[in-house]
Amino acid sequence: MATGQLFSRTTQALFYNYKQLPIQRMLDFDFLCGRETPSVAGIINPGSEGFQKLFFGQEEIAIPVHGSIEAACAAHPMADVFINFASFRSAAASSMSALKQPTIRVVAIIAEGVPESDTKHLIAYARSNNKVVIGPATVGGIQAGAFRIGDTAGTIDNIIACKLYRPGSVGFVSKSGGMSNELYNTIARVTDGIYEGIAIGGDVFPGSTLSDHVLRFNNIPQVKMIVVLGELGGRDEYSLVEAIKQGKVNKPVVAWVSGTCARLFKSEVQFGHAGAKSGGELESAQAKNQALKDAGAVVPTSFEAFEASIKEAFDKLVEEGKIESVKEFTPPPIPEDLNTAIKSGKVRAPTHIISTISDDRGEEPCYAGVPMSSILEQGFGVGDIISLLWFKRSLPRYCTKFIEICIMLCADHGPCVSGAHNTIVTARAGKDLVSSLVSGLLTIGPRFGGAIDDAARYFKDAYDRGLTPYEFVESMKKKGIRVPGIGHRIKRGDNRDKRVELLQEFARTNFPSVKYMEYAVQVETYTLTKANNLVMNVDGAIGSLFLDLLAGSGMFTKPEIDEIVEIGYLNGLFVLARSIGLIGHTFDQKRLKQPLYRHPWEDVLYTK
Ligand code: Q5B
Repeated sequence: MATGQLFSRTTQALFYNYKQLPIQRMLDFDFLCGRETPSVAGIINPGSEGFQKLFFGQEEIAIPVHGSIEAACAAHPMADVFINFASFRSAAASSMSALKQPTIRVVAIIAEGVPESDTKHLIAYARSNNKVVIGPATVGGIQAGAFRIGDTAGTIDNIIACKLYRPGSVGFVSKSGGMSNELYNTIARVTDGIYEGIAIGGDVFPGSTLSDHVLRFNNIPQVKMIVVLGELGGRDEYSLVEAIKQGKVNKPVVAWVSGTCARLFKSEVQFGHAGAKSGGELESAQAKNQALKDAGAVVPTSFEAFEASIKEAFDKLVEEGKIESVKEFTPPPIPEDLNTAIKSGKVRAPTHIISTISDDRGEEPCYAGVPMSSILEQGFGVGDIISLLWFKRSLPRYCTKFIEICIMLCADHGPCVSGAHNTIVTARAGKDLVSSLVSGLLTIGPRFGGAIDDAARYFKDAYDRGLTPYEFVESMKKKGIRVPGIGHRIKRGDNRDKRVELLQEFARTNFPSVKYMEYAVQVETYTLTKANNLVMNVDGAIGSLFLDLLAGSGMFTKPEIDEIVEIGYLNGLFVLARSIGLIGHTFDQKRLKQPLYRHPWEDVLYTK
């Protein structure tokens, strides 16, 4: 790795594997630094394309999403950093693809656990093609005031506290990402801050080494001193020792190798990183610290003394007049996300939806406050679920049984009725289940199946006002309105609708009162004197009986009954029930592989 600067204020990256938070953190850092362009040019999310909305300051921006690395590189030829958030399983393959792209110069691999043999291939390819790999097992790196990889340096508050929004004079490299955060703080306290910080990652074979970055920092004029935090295990620090000894590093180096405590353990110790294990004497923190010291690096006596050593080295540079004063500025505040602000109680926001019937936020979903487990334990049926979700209360068993009977009796009425016909024609036109279902449901209305609410409204009004059946029917006739719930295309006075009889029978046996139903029967008796097809139909039976259920169950107040009738709950029973049949008709047609339906010419009257 011979180059100096890896990043600048105009560097743009391609981000592999969509992860909203680290990308947003990069963009927040950009905004904090006053970058004009977002540091993420594109996102690669294998198999999907489009745009992802993210914030750049207060503005929302749309970042292009590409399905492949090749497509992303072709679309963003200026983006030369590849930030790889792939899992350890696919990190190596995607990193190699990225390294093979002529536009990509730097690849940062975040995943831990990438097989060492794969990493070695990546290292070999990167070195022979003059490219840089940071990681694997790294948080990444940061060039203060210019470019941040993913989550490097943590929260915005920490970045501000560490003055990473503007460049200082210190080049910093460590193995550990977590400890780099610690050192960003330390360095900010005792120097003018970080110029660039890199965490090379804790693997045995890092894509780039401590000395690679130290040598690079040595070539960057703005870097005046270098801080190195190594760790026990491996021999990486010795290449730095050699570089210093050979005079390849002419800037002050303050270094510490952590892990001196390993000697306190009787057996070999493995610390958090794959590479951080106490091996032979040469790999011990003590030996490496000593070698660095002997080579000419400033090495403190302990980690606690590290800060003082960094300060001392920096103060010396200041005394020598080698440090130019940093241009301080106050970074703009990053607008807080609404969710975060709400959680912390700083703001309140109006909700856009109000819901009172169900709640899925707890351990188990609840219907009208009743948890799923309790619904099962109590042996609830569909009628109970309807009573909870539609009426927001548990109705007595005879009521829920009545609801279930309505659903069972109205589930289907053969292929010739309006709804089934539409569904059959739609299914035969090759449409899907939902299309076939809704085309049938859309026929439900004042003539077909959707007269239950109106039946309830008119019967209630007439009964409550004390109209005789004669007065009621004749007043409807005067208004030119057909009595809802009365009349059928095939049922007659001498061929009653069995469903109506069954419903009435159940109600007479189980309901405390059937006054509305009896009134509807009287209406039917009168309409039958007019025409034999003016029987009470299933809509009329359900409409009148539901009035009895509402009034007689003692579960509803009068205003509640008025509201239910006014809003019109009851057609819902037919819609729900008939959906069962319409779905059945759809499957039936598909199963029978029926061809496109065409209505026969002979069945149409062509006339002028
Ligand atoms: N007349 C149902 O009519 C139908 C009258 C009436 C006063 C009435 C008609 C109607 C009200 C709406 C209603 C639900 C359109 C029906 C259902 C589900 C289903 C369906 C299935 C299933 C039938 C002949 C003469 C005319 C009319 C007069 C008719 N109805 N007068 N009040 N209600 N009912 N819908 O046979 O003097 O000759 O001009 O609109 O309750 O949808 O199985 O098919 O489960 O799927 O076409 O059961 O009754 O009779 O229109 O030729 O009228 O009777 O004014 O008098 P029709 P029309 P006039 S259950």
